Amino acid sequence: MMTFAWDNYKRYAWGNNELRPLTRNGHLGNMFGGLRGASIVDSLDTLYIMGLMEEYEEAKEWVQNNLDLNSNGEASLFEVNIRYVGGLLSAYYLTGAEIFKQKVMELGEKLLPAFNTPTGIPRGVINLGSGTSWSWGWASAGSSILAEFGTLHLEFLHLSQLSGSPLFTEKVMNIRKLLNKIEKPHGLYPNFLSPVSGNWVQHHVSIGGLGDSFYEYLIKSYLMSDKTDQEAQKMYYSAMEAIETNLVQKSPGGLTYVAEWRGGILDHKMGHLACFSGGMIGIGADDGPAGQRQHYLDLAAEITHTCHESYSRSATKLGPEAFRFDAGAEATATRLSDRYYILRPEVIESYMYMWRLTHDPKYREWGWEAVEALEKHCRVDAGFSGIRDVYASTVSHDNMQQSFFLSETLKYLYLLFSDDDLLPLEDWVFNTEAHPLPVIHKRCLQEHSATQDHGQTNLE
Ligand code: DMJ
Repeated sequence: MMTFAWDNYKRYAWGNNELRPLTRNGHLGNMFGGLRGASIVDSLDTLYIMGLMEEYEEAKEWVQNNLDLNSNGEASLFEVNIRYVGGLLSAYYLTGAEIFKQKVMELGEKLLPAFNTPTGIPRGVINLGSGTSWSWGWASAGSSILAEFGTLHLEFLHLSQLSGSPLFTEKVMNIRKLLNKIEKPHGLYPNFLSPVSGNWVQHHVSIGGLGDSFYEYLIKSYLMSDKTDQEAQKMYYSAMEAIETNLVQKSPGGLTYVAEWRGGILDHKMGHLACFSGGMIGIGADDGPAGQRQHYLDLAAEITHTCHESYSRSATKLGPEAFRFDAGAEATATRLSDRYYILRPEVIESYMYMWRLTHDPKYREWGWEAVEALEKHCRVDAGFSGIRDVYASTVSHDNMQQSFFLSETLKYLYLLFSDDDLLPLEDWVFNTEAHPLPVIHKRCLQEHSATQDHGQTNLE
């Protein structure tokens, strides 16, 4: 599947951000501020892990000769960080090729002006040339989005590790400090925050879109620190407790789900994006309050089961963008506009983590069902495409092979069917785009301070 997706991207869309498999051309879009080759940068580590060395070499060569970081467009800070910074970092850590380090440091520097706000909370959009930044037009009252400014921590810590400069860490620790200090309604973190006043702008809480990877980066910051970052640990488990108290629900049919919260009123819907939380709660099971391990493992398994149900209950065996638990619905989309599937990874991501944690064969069976469904409904002559309605037995394709399909969906599937010693979870943490970053082991930190004592500045 990876070779097929890659070969078609290469043939019809090389250097563009994504492949349009029906029209057989490339798509650039406006998310990455004029940066190109998102599918290449997102694929580097997947190709390498899969042993597709020829393809990896051509990807690396493109980065070396063609990845131009001197663009002057408006980029999503979040998307550039998770795909480009994350992709280059993990390519560097896996292969040791200097070019990736060089590129990622250059790009990291370009993102720093986004933090020049009264609170240090970055705005969502940055011009990579001028450094000017602003908020998304659709975000209420010029606010910044929790899942965007809360999904920088892992990458920025590694930028500091690689450069020896504390600046990157300082920027994200400042975000952490503000979030830790600010009052939280019922212990919950709303999705919109003003970068000017540092106050919440709306009381909408979600573990799906707009909130999701903020929670993911709390527990992963703790794990990536070799379990030394106790502040992240504390924030994660308190957030989980509040989510369980206020958002976690059981449907009449016995399915556990995580609803959304709007100023105290529950919206009984779960987005596909929220399905990453099965895996997240699973990897966080070991380090919560005493006696909670089994509880978290059960919750993780229940949520993953619910997400699998959202797939099983469709004609294509792929899940919708959002499914509901009201008006008689149980894990199905009720609105036409929620019925699409754009090759997203989150459900498969949870299968992979739950497989690693439990070795229950059902997770591989569910993963295989997804493979068959992707092959049947999303494979077209020139690549893979999203579909517009998972409930229609004759599918209509959306003509887009998303870069996260190569970086996440296919990587998580590959890991699901690989041995546990391929990227062991004790040593690697996946960023939210599935780019593996190494755990910064305590012994490494000790060596680091020892080398610093001898006048050296970085870890190599
Ligand atoms: C990816 O870019 C990342 O997983 C992000 O956290 C959420 N959206 C897509 C995949 O669905």
